[in-house]
Amino acid sequence: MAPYTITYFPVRGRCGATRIMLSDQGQEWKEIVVNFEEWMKGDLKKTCVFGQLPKFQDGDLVLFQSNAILRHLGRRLGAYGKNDNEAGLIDMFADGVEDLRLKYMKLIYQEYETGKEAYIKDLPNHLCRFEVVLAKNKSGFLVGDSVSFADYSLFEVLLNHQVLSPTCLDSFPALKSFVETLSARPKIKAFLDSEDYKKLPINGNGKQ
Ligand code: 6SG
Repeated sequence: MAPYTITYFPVRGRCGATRIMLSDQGQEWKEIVVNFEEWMKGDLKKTCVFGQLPKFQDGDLVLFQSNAILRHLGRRLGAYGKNDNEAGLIDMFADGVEDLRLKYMKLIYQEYETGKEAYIKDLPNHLCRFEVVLAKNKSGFLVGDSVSFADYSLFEVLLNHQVLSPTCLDSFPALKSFVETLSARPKIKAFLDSEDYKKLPINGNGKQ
């Protein structure tokens, strides 16, 4: 029986990276899908620490906040660096990815029609930060020589950006190769090819 349960809306959204991480790490998990009508009743919301989803259960442990979930899995599954210094760098990059994710979500949920062009124009200024890091670290990962939760988070945000702007990685060879390499990892490939993944929209408002 899978120890993990994800409770979330029928979107990839803030669970995209968690699901990719669990898949790549060979884990099984249960999904509890909460639709709009159900959520609007308010009963579940009242039980959520911050009034929001995702909710993640690992046995008796109940977590909210998508990045806390990723960090927990990083510790649990050995994807949080091999020492404290690596963990510090992984945190730094995960927070950098979160900054980009927040900008992306602001575009998607608040200013898609008016802001998309300017967002895509400015995007290289954010992507170049990660390009520099990946070009330097020959392992192909953000930190050290093995995959961390920050890699899954970056990977997922880059997949979303390739949908927003299919050519956005063209001038970033290290990012392009990072996406290709992670996409080709057998368990990630199987997950990305699955109906479970493909059937879910990226975002809750249908914009992408
Ligand atoms: C929305 O923001 O999916 N949680 C969201 N929205 C519902 O009542 N910092 C934390 C974290 O990292 C942010 C959590 C996040 O975990 S995610 C949430 O709980 C609320 O606040 C984006 C997403 N949206 C899907 C959705 C929201 C509005 C329309 C579609 C679900 C269906 C209808 C209402 C809620 Fe819906």
